[in-house]
Amino acid sequence: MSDVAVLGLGAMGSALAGALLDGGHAVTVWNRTVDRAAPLVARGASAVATAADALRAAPVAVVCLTNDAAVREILAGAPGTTLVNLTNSTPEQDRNLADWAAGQQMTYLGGGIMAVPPMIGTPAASVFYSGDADALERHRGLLERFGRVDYVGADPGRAAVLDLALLTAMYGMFGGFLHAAALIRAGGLPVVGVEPAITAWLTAMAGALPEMAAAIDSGDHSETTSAVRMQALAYPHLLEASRESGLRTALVEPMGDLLSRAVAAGHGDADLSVLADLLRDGRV
Ligand code: FVH
Repeated sequence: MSDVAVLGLGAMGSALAGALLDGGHAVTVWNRTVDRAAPLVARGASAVATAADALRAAPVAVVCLTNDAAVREILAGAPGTTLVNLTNSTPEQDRNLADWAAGQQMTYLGGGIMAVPPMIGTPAASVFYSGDADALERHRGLLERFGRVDYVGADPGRAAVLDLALLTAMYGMFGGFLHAAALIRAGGLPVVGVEPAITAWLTAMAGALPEMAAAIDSGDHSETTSAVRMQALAYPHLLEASRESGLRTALVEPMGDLLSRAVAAGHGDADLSVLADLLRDGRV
């Protein structure tokens, strides 16, 4: 028996299996495309022919595939095994999989990896886990090979909530940067020259997040130096400038729309944080 099995040897699964091998663990690996196991086998992993074999090869199996549909295709019952699903999933997909695992006498941990493959096994990596707390403690030593272990609760979908929330924030930042870069290029400037100013500005604005978070939790959005009304009046300029430059505005229109709706709904004097409340229940 191996210490751990890894199913799915894409960019991330290979990094996870590599970190386990670096940690001196006996690792069984499986991948649909067989060739992808070769570099790990060369480093000491044992490859098996089927996903079912891998799930039964160790007390804990780490699954990291493209999506939930792929996971569903390969899963087989393996009573006694802890299934650690690090595939990007929705909370409901994780809860359903946890129910399936319980029906197979398996324990389940949902996970959300907050790292790109080169970060795995470094102090910069962390992984949210939720689900069976005893299983997490039993396998903590192995899971710590990937990065910091952040256990966030018994609900198997909780890790996915946090994973997807952090990804949402990331895509907001990248979307804003990409539109800004297109605007800069359209203005005849190299993006490389302006990037340090963008990074400095984003870093300064990130300083507002703790106060915004507190306002969102309390529902009190009255404290502000940059009210929604002011922002709703300024925002169309960036849309207009983009259109003048022939740019698509798909990445930046939704925020302008929400600001206008917030003003129309009587929230002009509030802080920008009010928009999080307004997104809930389709209130604007
Ligand atoms: N790479 C990243 O930056 C991010 C970081 C955060 C976490 N994500 C999530 O991790 C999951 C895997 O991502 P990946 O980067 O390893 O993705 P790929 O390199 O494209 O590898 C995909 C693996 O999934 C296998 N696979 C896909 N469909 C099936 C299927 N129907 N049956 C069996 N296996 C399947 C694929 O196998 P193959 O194509 O080599 O045969 C790869 O092993 C993902 O959820 C990210 O969102 C990564």
